[in-house]
Amino acid sequence: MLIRVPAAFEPSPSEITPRRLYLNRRDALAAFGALGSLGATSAHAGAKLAATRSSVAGAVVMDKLTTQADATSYNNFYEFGTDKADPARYAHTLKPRPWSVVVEGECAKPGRFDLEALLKLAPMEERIYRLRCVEGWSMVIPWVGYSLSELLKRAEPTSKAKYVEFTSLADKSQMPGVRSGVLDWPYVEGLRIDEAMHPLAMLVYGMYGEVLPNQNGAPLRLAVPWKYGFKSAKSIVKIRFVEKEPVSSWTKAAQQEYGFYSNVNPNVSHPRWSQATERRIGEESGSGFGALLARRRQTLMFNGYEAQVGQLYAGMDLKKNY
Ligand SMILES: Nc1nc2c(c(=O)[nH]1)N[C@H]1C(S)=C(S)[C@@H](COP(=O)(O)O)O[C@H]1N2
Ligand SMILES: [Mo]
Repeated sequence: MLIRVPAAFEPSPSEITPRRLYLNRRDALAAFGALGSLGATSAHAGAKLAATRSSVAGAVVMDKLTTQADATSYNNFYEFGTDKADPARYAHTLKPRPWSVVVEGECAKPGRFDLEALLKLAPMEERIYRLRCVEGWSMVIPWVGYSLSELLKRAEPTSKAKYVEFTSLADKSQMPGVRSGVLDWPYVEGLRIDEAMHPLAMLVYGMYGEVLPNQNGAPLRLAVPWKYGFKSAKSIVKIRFVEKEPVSSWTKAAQQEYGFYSNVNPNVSHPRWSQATERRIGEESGSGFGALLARRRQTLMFNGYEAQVGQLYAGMDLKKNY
């Protein structure tokens, strides 16, 4: 099938990491490469995962990185509990290897992909993306992985594949939160096929140059940077091409609050709060007067990726299609 993907992206100048920092970072990443791709076969969290700089223009932001400590200790992963500290505390029981992902549904070549094969499917890239949670906070994370389209295209989706559904692991023996009824398990999310095939949509295996920690969705998760964080499903075990719009776990839980699209949009409020501004994790630190002055940032249309993805929604009413 023919899938239209924009040929080239022009990142706005403010989005481009200054060349000097960029090169330093690239050198650091190249050093991982020189050590050999330890991460590709290593079973332990924290192992290095070799990557080269992103070739996807617009995928690099110059915002200061969230610290690795913050990004790995303040998490949403309800399979391990609803408190932000729960995933870091309890996700050690998740067994990210061995692991495989089933790709099925409306495609010519369904199959099961072992993690080892997935790690070698396409060159690993580092991409610095903003992550904006629907709750009103955000982070800036250097992910390691490659475009989701690299995997999807190998399955050869048919013309009936209008959407892609992602299913996370739901194993009570590894995930204590799955015993609770806080969500309808397994965690399910979905994208329209053109969103899923967009080069910015990323299949992620690592962060900060290391293999993904369990609490961040090991061994593989999505990063869809122009959408609220919950669209980026963690610890994925199944990818299914479907004709009808998938019903995500969050839409099931509260349809008026979490729509299918869930594109970051400062002009469309959540029913219970505005989405116009956000708190960047790490910027609110300080006590007393400093904390009072902690600034909130303006939330950007499509989380700052409008130039890259805006055309996916041309002509759509974004208030209706929230
Ligand atoms: N399976 C699963 N995926 C999930 C979630 C979850 O609870 N379960 N939480 C989502 C939400 S709300 C956010 S903001 C991001 C958080 O990713 P991070 O913890 O790596 O920052 O993961 C998303 N993916
Ligand atoms: Mo979120």
